[in-house]
Order: sequence, then structure tokens, then C-alpha cells
Amino acid sequence: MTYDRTKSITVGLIACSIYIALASSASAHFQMIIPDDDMVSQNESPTINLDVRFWHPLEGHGMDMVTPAKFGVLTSGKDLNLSDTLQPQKVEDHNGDKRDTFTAKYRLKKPGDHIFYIEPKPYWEPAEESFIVHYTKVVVNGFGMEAGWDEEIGQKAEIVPLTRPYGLWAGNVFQGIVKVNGEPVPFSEVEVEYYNRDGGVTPPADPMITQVIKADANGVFTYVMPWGGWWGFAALNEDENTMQHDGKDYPVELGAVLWVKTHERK
Ligand SMILES: [Cu+2]
Repeated sequence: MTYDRTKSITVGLIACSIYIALASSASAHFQMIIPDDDMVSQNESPTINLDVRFWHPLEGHGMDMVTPAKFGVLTSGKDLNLSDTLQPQKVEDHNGDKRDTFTAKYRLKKPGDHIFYIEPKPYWEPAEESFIVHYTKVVVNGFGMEAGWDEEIGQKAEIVPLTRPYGLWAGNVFQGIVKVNGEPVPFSEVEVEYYNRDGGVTPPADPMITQVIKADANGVFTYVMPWGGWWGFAALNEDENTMQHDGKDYPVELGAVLWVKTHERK
């Protein structure tokens, strides 16, 4: 991708963040669903809180999110619509800007894996002259019964995990298949970012912000998560359809995003 540097810096300032404009190809936008617990055990409260936002996870710059097209959970073979549970929230990002995000509470009723997912409304990104739609999910294990995490929920773009996406040590490898319209995407680009929640990680150079990998010929990607915390995987592909902005057609970045948490040994 080539940029008119001056133009993209100007547009970037008014749009989203200057960091995108300066970055070469990595856009580093991530739709996020972060639960406050990824494994709910018997002796814990069965209610979890989910933080839903559209963010640059490592740099901490936020974008405003509107009410998503869909928010739900797939568990025990049932698909539940949770859209009514979303509560709008204002969260200050690392620039001091207040951003529109959401929270949701969910009470786990049964043992088994819970796949929380979101389909956001298309986001117009002037700096990239493109729409962004990141289909996103996160898996929470309920009461120790490990069943359901590898189910496909049938999103237009979806990462299907090959590694169980919870109960992971820091340093574990993670593998997943990138799918669009249910088919694996050979050599799909996948961006990986750490959720730098407390700002404790300072990247020494811009390429350190977003790790960039590619899937193999079968659409399978592999990444070793070097330390504990939340890691986001965003498989990015261009939609076959375009969308209109001010009467003109623009490409749509189709993202399949999955969040996994790694744990340090105590
Ligand atoms: Cu952004």
C-alpha cells in the first residue's frame, strides 16, 4: 500500500489517529470484546462483565462505536441475542479523548463454553478511504466443562480456533483458520496486537505495535504469545462488495477478530 504522506497525515489527524497515517500498511484497528474472566469456575460469581469497544489495543487510541448490528452468545448449541444488554459507556483513551464504548453483563447459567460475538455496523475510516467491519468473538469457559470452543458460528468472516482459546500459558502457540463466507482464506493477512490496558508496554519502533503474519495455503496461522494478557488476532480481507460513502463506492475491510488471554505462571 502506498500513501500520499502529507495527505494521509492531515486526514489521519481529523479522522482517527496520526499513528495510522504514519504506519505503513498496518491499520491496527481492532474491534474488542474483553470479558473480566475467561474461565469461570464453580466457586466464582457466575456473572461476567464484557467490555466492548473499537480501539487501537497497543497504543490505546479509541474510536467511537455505535450500537452494533448484532451482539450475542453461542452456548450449548443455542444462539442467544444479547443486544438488549449493551450499556453505552464513555471511556477516556490514551489521548484523553472520551470515546463511545459499551459494557454488558452476562450471567452464566450452564457449564460449557460460551462464544460471545459481535457484528459491528460498518465504520467509515477517512484515513484509509474504506469501511471497516470486524466480526469479533471471545470464548469464556463455564464451570470447567470444555465443550463448544471450536464451534463455528457462521460469521461472514471468522477465525476458527485450532488451539483451545482459553486456559493458555504465556508463551503458548496459538493457531486458527481464517474463513470468509465459510471457506478458508489461503495466505490471509493476520494482524496481532497486545491489549496494553495499563500502558505498560512502550513499543521501541512502529513495526512493534502490530505483529503481522500470514496464514498458510490452508488458511491456518500460527503465533506465539510472548507474555501474559489479552491478545487480539485480526484476519483482514477485502469484501467482494463495496459500500457507498457520499455517493461513491469504497472497499470494505472484512475483519475476523478473536481475543484470547494468556496467563503467567504464579
Ligand atoms: Cu483508528
